[in-house]
Amino acid sequence: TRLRRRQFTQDRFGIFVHFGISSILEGWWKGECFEGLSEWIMYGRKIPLKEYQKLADQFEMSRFDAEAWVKAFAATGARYMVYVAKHHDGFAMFHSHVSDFNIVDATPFGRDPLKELSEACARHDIRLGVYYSHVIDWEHPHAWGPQMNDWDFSPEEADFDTYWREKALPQIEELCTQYGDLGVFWFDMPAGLSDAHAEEAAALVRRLQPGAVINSRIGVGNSDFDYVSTDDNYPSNLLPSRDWEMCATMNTSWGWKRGDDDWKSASNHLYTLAHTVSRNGNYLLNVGPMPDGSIPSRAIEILNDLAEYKQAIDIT
Ligand code: JFZ
Repeated sequence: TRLRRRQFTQDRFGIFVHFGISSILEGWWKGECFEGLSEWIMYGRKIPLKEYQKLADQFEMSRFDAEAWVKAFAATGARYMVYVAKHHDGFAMFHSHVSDFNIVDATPFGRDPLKELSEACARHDIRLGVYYSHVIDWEHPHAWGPQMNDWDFSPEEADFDTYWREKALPQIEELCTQYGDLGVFWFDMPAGLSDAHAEEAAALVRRLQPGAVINSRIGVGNSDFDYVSTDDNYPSNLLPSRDWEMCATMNTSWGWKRGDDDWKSASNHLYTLAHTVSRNGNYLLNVGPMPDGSIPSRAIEILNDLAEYKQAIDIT
């Protein structure tokens, strides 16, 4: 564990990728801009699951290019990436055999982007991490929690353990076995989860991916994790003796949102990276690809600007 942690803290800089069905909506529903984070639009607009599922038919990702993504990430000096394998909407952005609601079986794209990304990561010496929303899942009737899908399903009839055994644990296992070595298993939004459940998820990852670190958002209490995820976009003043990571957006939403034009500058990111590294933290900078699978031009410009400082990032 010590070695694993040391490796992770030496990585220092990573790229987060928020991409999924919600990206297709671009933060807009029925002609209106959703005021919240674009990846929360299903919840915010209470979009019926049946209608939301139909969006998958439009997910062609005609310009998706794993090699181009990872090449652009590696050029900045980033040493790991964290791919959103399942966000709160419950859609698996990888080939899952326990739920048809996944990118291979439910879309015209029909390929496994995570497989392609894992291969590109190996070519560019980028450690691969996966993000998995283990509690919130708006597709599953039994994913009980404070932010569950209560417009399609009834909280009274929800039995969290059914969701946990049918979907969450099996998908965590798929992610740990189908894509080679993982560097990070990134859990999110544990509100409502018992310590026993969190420990069970941690034990599964530890058994199948002994080289992966686990972030603190796996649980609400004293569950088994390797480093602290600080509040989003919040430069932490945690003690340098703790391993920690701050994740941040380039604009406001994590997922692609049309009109979300308040982009932070590249120098802002360089400053934050220096700040973070000086305090023993990692910086995880987010990219939100567009529905066709390409990276927004403004994000590409920022990545290119960061690449100009690769030598400085390399020595961090
Ligand atoms: C979560 C997600 O809900 C969000 O969509 C995104 O994926 C982000 C990376 O993580 O949002 C959070 C989770 C935790 C905090 C803030 C936003 N926090 O602890 O401050």
